Amino acid sequence: MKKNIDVCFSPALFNLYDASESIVVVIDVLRATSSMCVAFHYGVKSIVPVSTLEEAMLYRAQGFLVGAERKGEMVEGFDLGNSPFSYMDEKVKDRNIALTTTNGTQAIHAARNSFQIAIGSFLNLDALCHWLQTQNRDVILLCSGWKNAFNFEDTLFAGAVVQQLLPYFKLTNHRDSALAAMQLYDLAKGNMYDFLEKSSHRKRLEKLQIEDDITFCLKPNQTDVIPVMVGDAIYNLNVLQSL
Ligand code: 3SL
Repeated sequence: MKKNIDVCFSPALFNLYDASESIVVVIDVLRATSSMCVAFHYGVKSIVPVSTLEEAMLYRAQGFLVGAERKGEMVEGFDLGNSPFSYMDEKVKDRNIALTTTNGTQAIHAARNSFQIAIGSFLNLDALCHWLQTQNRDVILLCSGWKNAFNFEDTLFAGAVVQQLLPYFKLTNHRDSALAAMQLYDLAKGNMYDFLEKSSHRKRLEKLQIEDDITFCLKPNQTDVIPVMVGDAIYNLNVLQSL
């Protein structure tokens, strides 16, 4: 029997969904979950998502690298920010990282009681979809949004996943969100960068002159990593399976 696929537009709506038996894919295209995919592609061992700067810093004493973003910028005193390019570095290989960001790491916390958490971005789109297809589990695509509000870029990714998986899954009684995400993705997919022209996070990141991050994060299929949460940390599933 086909399993369900659904979309949740914001962590604030997540309590409307029963995720106890579902895989929840946390999505923060700009930029937390994209950067996580890059980090694992470059050999990071684990990422512990934490809520506050203080919590992240506590991990330094245990030998972790610490990463933090606030208002789109790397926080002073931390080793890493939230740009995917900052993770394309030998220095992250085999390291554990404690990371806090405005929305992405908070959405991961919101999904804590689900059956399993996976990390999605355009960068690992096909690999993630192939894996979800083999799991025989309901799937909820959780958009991180911006401070609990809807955003376009996470919704577009959710739409891309629904479009790819719909032949193998069925929609639920929350179906309107999945259908809306898919319709938005259909409108945008020819040129997602242009489609996002007036969106709030594109504007926010442009003010910081990091357009390159936006164009990179919108590129599908740059990696086959599937980050999944085990306990308090996120790992690269491909590495876990090879142990
Ligand atoms: O909100 C987040 O988690 C970040 O991805 C936001 S930013 O792109 O780093 O500004």
